[in-house]
Amino acid sequence: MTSTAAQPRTTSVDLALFHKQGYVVLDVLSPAELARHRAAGDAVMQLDRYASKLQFHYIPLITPGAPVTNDPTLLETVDHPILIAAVEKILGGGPLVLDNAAILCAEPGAIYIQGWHRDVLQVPQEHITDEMFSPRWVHNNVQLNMALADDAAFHTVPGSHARPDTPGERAAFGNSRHLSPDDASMPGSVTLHLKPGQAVLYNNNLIHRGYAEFTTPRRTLHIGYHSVHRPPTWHFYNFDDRVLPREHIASLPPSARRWMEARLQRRIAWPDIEPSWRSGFVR
Ligand SMILES: O=C(O)CCC(=O)C(=O)O
Repeated sequence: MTSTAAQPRTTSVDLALFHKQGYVVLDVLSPAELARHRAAGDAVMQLDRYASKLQFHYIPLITPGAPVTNDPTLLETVDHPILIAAVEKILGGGPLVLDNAAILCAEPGAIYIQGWHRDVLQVPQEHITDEMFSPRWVHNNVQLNMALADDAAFHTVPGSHARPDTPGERAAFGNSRHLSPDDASMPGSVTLHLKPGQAVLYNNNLIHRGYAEFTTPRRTLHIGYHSVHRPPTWHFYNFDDRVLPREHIASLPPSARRWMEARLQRRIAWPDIEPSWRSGFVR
C-alpha cells in the first residue's frame, strides 16, 4: 500500500535531503507563470492527435514531431532559474546539458500503468551492478517532473537510489533488473502529490513508476539534465542528435535551439553509450 508524502514548501534544494531520500520537491512557478504554462499544456491536449485518444500521452518537446516547436512557452521551463540553480547545486555546477524534455498528459478517465523501474533501461541487464545504486556512485543526471495541474501519478521508494534492492524489492521485480510486472506491489513506496507549480527533482536511479487512474487532467513537464563536469549517464542516449535533421534544430525557439546545439556538440564529444555505465565511481 502506498501513502502520500507531505512535502515542505521551498524554492531551494536541501542537498542533504536530496542525497538521503533521492528527491526534493520545490515550489517553482509563480501564479502568472503557472497560468501561462497551464494554458500552453491545455492547448497541446486540444490537438486532435491527443484529444481523440483517451490514454496517457508522453509528448516529446524537443525532437521532430513535437507539437509545439514554434511555441516557446513549455520549453521556457528548461531555462527556469530556480530549476537551473537547483540542478547545478545537486550536480556540483554547470553548464548543464539537456537529456530529455517532454510533457506527460492525460484526461480524466485515462488509465496509466508503468512497471516499477530504475531509469537503467538503456543499460544491458548484465552491466547493471549494485554499485550503481550505492553512495559510491556519482550519478550525473537530475530528472524532474513539474506539475501544471495536481499530480499524484509519480510513485517512488525513498532512499532506493543509494542502495541495492532489498529482498522484498527483488521479489517485486521478479526476474528483471529493468522493469517489474505492472501489478507488482513495491514495499516502502510512497506517492508524491505535487501541487500545480511544484516540481520534484530526483535521482532517476530511484525505484519509481508512473501510475494513475485519472480523475483530473495531468499536465506535467518531464525534463532531465546532466553536467558537463562528468561524462553523461545512459539517459543522455535516449535519442541520437546526430541524425536529427538540421532544419529541426533551426526550427526551434532560440533558447531551445541553444540547448539542442549544445546537446549535439556533447553527443559528438561522447558518441558511445558504453562508457556511461562505467563512469560513475569516485570513491
Ligand atoms: O509518469 C511519471 O511520472 C513517471 C515517468 C517515468 O518514470 C519515466 O519516464 O521513467
